[in-house]
Amino acid sequence: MTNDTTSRMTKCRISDAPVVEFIDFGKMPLGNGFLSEQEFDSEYFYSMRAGFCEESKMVQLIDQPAPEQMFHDHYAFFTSTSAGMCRHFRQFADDVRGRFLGGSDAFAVEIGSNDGTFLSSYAEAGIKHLGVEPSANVAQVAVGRGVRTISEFFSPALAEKILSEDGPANTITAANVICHIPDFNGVLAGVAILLKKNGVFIFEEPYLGSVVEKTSYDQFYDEHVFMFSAMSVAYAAARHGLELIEAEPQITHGGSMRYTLCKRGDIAPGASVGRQLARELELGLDKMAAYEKFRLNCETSKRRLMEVLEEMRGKGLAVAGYAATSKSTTVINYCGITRDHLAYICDTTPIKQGKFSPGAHIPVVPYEVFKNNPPPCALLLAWNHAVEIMAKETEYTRQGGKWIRFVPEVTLT
Ligand code: DWN
Repeated sequence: MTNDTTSRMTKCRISDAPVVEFIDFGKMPLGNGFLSEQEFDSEYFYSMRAGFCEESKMVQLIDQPAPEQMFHDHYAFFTSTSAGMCRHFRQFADDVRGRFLGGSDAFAVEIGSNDGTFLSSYAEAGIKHLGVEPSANVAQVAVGRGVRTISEFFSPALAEKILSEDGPANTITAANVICHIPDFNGVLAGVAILLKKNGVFIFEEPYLGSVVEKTSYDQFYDEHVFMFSAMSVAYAAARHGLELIEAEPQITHGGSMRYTLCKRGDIAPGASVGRQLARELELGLDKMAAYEKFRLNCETSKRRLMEVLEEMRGKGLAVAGYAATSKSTTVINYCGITRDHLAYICDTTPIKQGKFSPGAHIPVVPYEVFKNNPPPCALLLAWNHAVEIMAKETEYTRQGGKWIRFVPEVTLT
């Protein structure tokens, strides 16, 4: 069953220093590897372990499947599935536009532009832009929305090509993308090539500090090869003549950080950088001890979640998974959740419906199955969208539907 073609990592992905493993999640399928029954026998698994590099302060997956295995012409995630995220990206795009895209020759590039949610407002406003999105199916959606998009992986060679065809970029942005790219050095080298003087590279990603504080271990899955902090981003940037000038916490995806980099010396760092670095030292993110504690917290969370699910099973109460997120693949497989614990997982994304969850093979059904015949209990797999989902499900909750949550703690309410 295992088809592990990953390469083993014993050294840091951004320097040559060693990486020390702190958690082994076991054999894991692809986070977004929703599959049909015919594909069960050939399902891909790899060994999912995370490690810490004392020198670069980077937390990273030790093995990662090849990018082509994860991002392809049937990639299952579309940014626009969350109304809250659409609002967030609109604000992010407006903010970047107001601060950095004033000139008539302004040029905005986005790495991992997905279905064009972020760039669409620039397209509407006639701002020169380019989306770089390797997953052809989602890139096609962006093109259909009028967003200029190329379906390629961002690299120094591609940065040279864009530079020669379009000129330097005032802004390069990315959201929930850079932590997916194993060659972070290549991304930073490409950014250094493509960025205009006084231009900025702004990217936001799930934040290591939040993951550690909330024990949100499900942020680890094949696609998230790095779990960034201000410390590790500043270290990596410096190797490419870039500098971290802002680090601003975001509430999205359960706690993210927006990092702004520029060419060293172009723009003075703001107070947020010192503030975040100090906070990270307080959390001990520079020391292995924080990650050893994190592992113990993961084990406790796993044990408690399984106790609650076993209790439900013992009482004969059906539990449905709410939202077939990529993250849910980690929770389900790490904890050992099976079809005996979850009757199904409901999800609004058509491409996932009618398929089965990676590894545990729990049926993924349209959201309407949950809506039309609500089960007594739901496991909130998209806990990062809790505010949006609770607002949508007031009727379910009012009628006595129960919610199992596992971040930041396991609760049944
Ligand atoms: O980094 C990544 C993040 C940003 O998005 C990617 N690697 C993949 C993806 O991760 P995820 O799948 O864990 O993302 P979300 O946004 O937590 O979950 C999206 C899924 O949840 C979609 O399949 C749609 C579903 N969903 C739903 O069924 N009902 C979402 C909401 C808000 C809902 O109400």
